Amino acid sequence: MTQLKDKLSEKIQAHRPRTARLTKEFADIVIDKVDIGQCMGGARDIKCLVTDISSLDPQEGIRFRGKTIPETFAALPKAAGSAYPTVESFWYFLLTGEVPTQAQVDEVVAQWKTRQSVPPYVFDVIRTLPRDSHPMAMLSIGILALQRDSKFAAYYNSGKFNKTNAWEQVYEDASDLVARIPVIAAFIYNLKYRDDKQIAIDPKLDMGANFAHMIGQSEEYKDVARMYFILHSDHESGNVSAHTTHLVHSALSDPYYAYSAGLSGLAGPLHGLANQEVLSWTMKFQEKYCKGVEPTKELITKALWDTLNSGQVIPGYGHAVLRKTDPRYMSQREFCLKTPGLKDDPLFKLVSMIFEVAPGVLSEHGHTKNPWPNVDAQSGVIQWYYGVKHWDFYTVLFGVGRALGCMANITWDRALGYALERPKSVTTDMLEKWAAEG
Ligand code: NMX
Ligand code: MLT
Repeated sequence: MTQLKDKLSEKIQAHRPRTARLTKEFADIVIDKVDIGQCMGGARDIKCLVTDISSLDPQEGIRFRGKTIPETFAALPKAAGSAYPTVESFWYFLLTGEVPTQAQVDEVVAQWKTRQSVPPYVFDVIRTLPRDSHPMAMLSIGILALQRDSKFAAYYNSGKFNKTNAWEQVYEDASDLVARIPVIAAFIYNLKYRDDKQIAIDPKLDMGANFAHMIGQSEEYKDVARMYFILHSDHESGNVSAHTTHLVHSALSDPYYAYSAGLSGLAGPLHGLANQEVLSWTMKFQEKYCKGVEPTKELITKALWDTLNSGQVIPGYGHAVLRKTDPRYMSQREFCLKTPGLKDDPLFKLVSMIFEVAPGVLSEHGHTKNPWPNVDAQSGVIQWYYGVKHWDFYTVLFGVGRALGCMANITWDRALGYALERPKSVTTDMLEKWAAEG
């Protein structure tokens, strides 16, 4: 047992009576009602998922284990010589809800090193794909390929499966997966964009720093990676990638099956792919409207209306839950403002100008419930500035971060014995009957 697994076990034992009591004594207490609008409208706002890993307030934004983003960054032990925490310390925090000591962080860093070696067959599988396959397809397939070595699946098939202990094997797979996914992501990056010039793991580096090293990035990018993976980790449980992972794992499919499916959801343009769409939109805007002229608010307004009038969404704006500017957007914006060079970067200035204009245009358009930017409106600018210019890779970066939240969640799902997810469907006839009855 490691200190992290010990602590997690202690937390799980302490939590289980709360779950058992709610299930046994209070199952009949009504907490929500469902109307036809929600039934037809993507189950928006229906309260029927449970998680303690993070919680999303429409006005305030995300809290990880009760802490806002600035509180999280301030509380966690920092990487050596850095203003940002290591991803490993955040993992400890997400799983246990406790801020780790430096010694506890060091142990997780050391643990991940023993887990991060990716079996060669995973790379072989990715290599067989056409080189112009989307990197998200490559990542999802790479994660699925790891299923062969699932400890949870082996345990399930061992004939000794015990529901009470099953979380331990999910934890093992989850820890392997979060340690390995940056290595697979770096492999895909090098395969696609650096003529397959692969860079070996540096065993001295923490996860974020090693990812920067493996894609041939600068010293400064180490903090970008740490910040980026932490910010994208979790957004409570109803978003497409987290919900998919939870749903698939609820059938006792192992963490590799579950997260490969979650990544497929993240690859949608209304979800994680929006970060590449933002860059693509911005570049097309420059090409079409700014030939030889500086971007202006008037040009941006025209381009936004052209997009809306052609029936497309403005990528990076709007949200299913948030009703204010996403604090993940603000956190990345603050990073840009305090980074010399980035602060004056033309692309950052352009994205800032869009931030000044788009909410007004979207409000006037009158469709979206939230005209403010989400996480994806800002993330590509930082990557672009540091030379990660292949924007179809941006969702892969999101997927590396999101693994932390999804894996922490399903470890707890198993620990608390959450049920197979199986909502009830209704027919249009039924809805029409209920509608007629009022
Ligand atoms: N541009 C234009 N129209 C929009 C936008 C937008 N950015 N956001 C919402 N709408 C429209 C939406 O299409 C819908 O139109 P209609 O009534 O014609 O069907 C209407 O506004 C109401 O939608 P909402 O209830 O405000 O939003 P919903 O919860 O359905 O969808 C998103 C949320 C995030 C899918 C939506 O805001 C959107 O498509 N945004 C652009 C894509 C994006 O940035 N996605 C990333 C989300 C964050 N992430 O990383 O996952
Ligand atoms: C996310 O981070 O998953 C997105 O903001 C989408 C969501 O929360 O629905």
